Amino acid sequence: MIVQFGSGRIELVLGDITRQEVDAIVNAANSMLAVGGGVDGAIHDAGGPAILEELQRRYPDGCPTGSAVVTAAGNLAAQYVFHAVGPIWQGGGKKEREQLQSAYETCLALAEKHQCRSLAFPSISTGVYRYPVDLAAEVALRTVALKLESSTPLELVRFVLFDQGTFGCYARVLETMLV
Ligand code: AR6
Repeated sequence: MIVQFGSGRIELVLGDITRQEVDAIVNAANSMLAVGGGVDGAIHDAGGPAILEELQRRYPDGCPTGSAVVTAAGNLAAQYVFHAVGPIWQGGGKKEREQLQSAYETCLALAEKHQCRSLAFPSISTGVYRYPVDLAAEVALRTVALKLESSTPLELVRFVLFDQGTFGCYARVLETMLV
């Protein structure tokens, strides 16, 4: 599914983010920037040890929830990895929405800073961190669409969704944004 917003487009695909040929991919990291499971484990496995070495060297204090840091992408096809720390879902009353939006916004700002024209996101926080997928999709897609409608060098933002259920949720939310 592809939808144009301003001068850029949002694309939804079912797949593996480590295989994307885009300028930057986003990791769903933790605030210690320690290697975990899920998409984080997959990115470190495929990208090789240089990514963790750079994280430890440049960001010894980790990264706060709602923010993101950048490294090179090791063996991956992308040029950069943005390591974003989404919130752990605690029922919705602990500023999870603001933190998730801020994680996406930080990645979009990093993309602009590094002159990326294409960027791929996973569904941040909806795995181990248990953020409800329908609510997370709303935050993710609206935050990205707003950015694309402003003046930005970004031409493509691709959401790479790992399972059919997550893909379906994002597709339903994106459809509601067409009218
Ligand atoms: N490509 C795209 N999406 C993927 C991939 C992949 N290769 N692998 C998993 N996903 P999660 P979180 C999906 O748990 O909820 C880690 O341990 C997955 O199916 O990776 O933000 C970190 O170190 C789900 O839809 O991230 C943190 O401690 C989505 O990616 C913690 O998990 C996010 O699931 C972060 O938890």
